Amino acid sequence: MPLITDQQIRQFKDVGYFVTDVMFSPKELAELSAEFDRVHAMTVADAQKGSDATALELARLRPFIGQFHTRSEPARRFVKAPIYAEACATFIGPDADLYYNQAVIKPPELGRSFAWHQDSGYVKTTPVEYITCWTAISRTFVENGCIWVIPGSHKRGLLEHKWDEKSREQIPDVGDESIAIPVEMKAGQVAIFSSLTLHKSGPNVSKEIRRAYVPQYHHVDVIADRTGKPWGDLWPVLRGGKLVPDPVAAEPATKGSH
Ligand SMILES: O=C(O)CCC(=O)C(=O)O
Repeated sequence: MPLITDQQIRQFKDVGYFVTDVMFSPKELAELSAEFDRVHAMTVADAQKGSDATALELARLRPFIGQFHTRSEPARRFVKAPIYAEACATFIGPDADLYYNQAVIKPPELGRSFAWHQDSGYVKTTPVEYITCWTAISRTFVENGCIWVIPGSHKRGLLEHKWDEKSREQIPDVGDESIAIPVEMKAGQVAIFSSLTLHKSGPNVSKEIRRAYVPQYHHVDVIADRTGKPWGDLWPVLRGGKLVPDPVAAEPATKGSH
């Protein structure tokens, strides 16, 4: 029985995203949550050792912990979960790699917003489009900083993202924001969207932590346009439609970011 329905595939093509049923058990979610807290504490401790006040502030208030599969054994298992494998096979093809993966935490009453963007807007690649599997590890709702999407925005193609000094974020011309939809999710649901779909997340003004695991999958041999070289986590996930087993000594081939 497929995990992704025909109706969801149509929704992905028409509006640029859809949300799955709950795909992970409470035990799996609890295990990954504990990993988020462990690695987050380490990131804050590392930032405290340095003298970069901005890095410390970001580590505390808006942690985006990249290449999470290299920092956590449970995360390394998570990236090859059946829902992600099926999303790769459906939207990318029989051969797909992990492109980037991060733990994104919004601490209660402190977690900051993240501005409108397309994931493809940061690093231009060939091919351009890939998929983001934004996974609610805790439940997510407007007050704890859930994501918002602009339906149909993936059809606008890649938009130019310009650095905004005030927010210190790269921001595109968003257009009509009034049609934006908050994507509230139960823990264990996955929002699967195109890397061209405009999305943002709000601040956490609630007393509840918001944890999201955000793996992204791309075509094999994706090239960064700037360098003409392979880019991303380059962590093989599917070959010939089958899951690739992890190497015994697991190390990613190169470092990158989306
Ligand atoms: O989880 C969030 O708050 C936003 C994450 C996001 O949009 C991204 O990493 O591209």
